[in-house]
Amino acid sequence: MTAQTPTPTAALVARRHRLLAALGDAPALIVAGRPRSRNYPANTTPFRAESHFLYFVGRPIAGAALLLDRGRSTLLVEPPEPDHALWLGETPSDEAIREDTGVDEVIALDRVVDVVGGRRGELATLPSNDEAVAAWQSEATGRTIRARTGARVEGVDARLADAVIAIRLAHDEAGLAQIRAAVEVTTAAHLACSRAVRPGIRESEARAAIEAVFLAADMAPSFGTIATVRGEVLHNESHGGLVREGDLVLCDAGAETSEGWASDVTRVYPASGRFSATQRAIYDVVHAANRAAIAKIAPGVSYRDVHLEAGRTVLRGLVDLGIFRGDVDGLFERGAHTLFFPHGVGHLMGLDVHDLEDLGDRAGYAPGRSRSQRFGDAYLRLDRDLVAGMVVTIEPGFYQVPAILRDPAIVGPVEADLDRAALARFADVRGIRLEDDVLVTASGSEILTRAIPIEASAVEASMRG
Ligand SMILES: [Mn+2]
Repeated sequence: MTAQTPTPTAALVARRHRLLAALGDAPALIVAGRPRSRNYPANTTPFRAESHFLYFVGRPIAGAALLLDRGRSTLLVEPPEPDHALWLGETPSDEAIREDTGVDEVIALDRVVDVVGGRRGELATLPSNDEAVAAWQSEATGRTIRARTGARVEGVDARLADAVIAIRLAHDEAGLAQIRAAVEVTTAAHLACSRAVRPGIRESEARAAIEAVFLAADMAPSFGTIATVRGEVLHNESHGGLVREGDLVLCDAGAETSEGWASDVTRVYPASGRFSATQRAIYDVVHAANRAAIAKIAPGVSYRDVHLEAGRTVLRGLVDLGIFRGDVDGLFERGAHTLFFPHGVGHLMGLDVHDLEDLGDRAGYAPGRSRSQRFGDAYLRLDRDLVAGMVVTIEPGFYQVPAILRDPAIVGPVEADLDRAALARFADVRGIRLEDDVLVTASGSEILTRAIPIEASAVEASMRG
């Protein structure tokens, strides 16, 4: 496996220049965050810097902060503890950090108030996840900054957030190179998973097959890997279950580069190596929805329309299979698709696997747009018009969630059109989701994850090795 290529210094400089230009004379502070302890202070989880910091600095420097002010970039770093070199090795010199990141200056973290001086009141910042970092931000700005609380930002912070969102929504070449590197490793991981899945293994073995490839590439999972026979549990977190003959194994996983850039792919593998006729029928419906949604992607297209196209395609397939009776348009208006496809078709992807979701719907929803009130569609994470350079996931699904199918508030409007006897024939399909990462291009789209088999017979062939 080849080593990862760091984002070139020139690309980092260019990103900071764009933000400095957007800020004008307003100073801004972007924090890296700190390692979090698992139980006692010295036992920490692997450090993962805040995404905004990684975007503009490129390197995960724990405890650091980037100060942008009147055209200049200053990196504020924590001086190492006296015994740091003994336990964790030498830290790079300020000069080495300055050269690598291309900032104008590297200074000690505690000089922030001296440097910003009388303009503290204008100093904008974005909330971090960490209480200790929030306390430092409060000291630096002279205001109370709380650790991320539903990502509500106001005043000068809101202006900074909007400037960062405008820059990060569409990726530059360096960002795309990172995403492509993550996708390449995720591709190898899914192929390894397809060969590991068979009756008699534990779900944890499917997960291990995936994460072994990530680790060998010196990457980490970009979110908790899902590898489960209970595909109807959308964000299943357990891996102890046994894979039996006739099960479908849903694997939703993505590698993250050491600079934090994500990938995110879901495939479904039949334990026996062959889909049953009923599994294949539903699989093909979800696959058709994935393709129909991707076919719509182009600059200027509303992502909500992409979502609705996926929902309508799922619904049309279910009518064809006799699960619903009636005309697709009428059923669609009454939300029939949301019974089996109760989430949004996908999300932005970049540095965060749900990119920019730390800023909530301020990032995901265009100004003036808001969440649907309807079950299912309310979980749509992105409602913007697509622009070239955006990367989105496309991940329609079909799930038989008992809690949904027995809830009269959800099923009521379409109960008379739902053929439960027909549905019962598909009892061996608990959950299917098919997820690709898609780049919006000037002329349409590019499926970044196209090398991972998705067509049902290609999936079966990949399992035979
Ligand atoms: Mn996803």
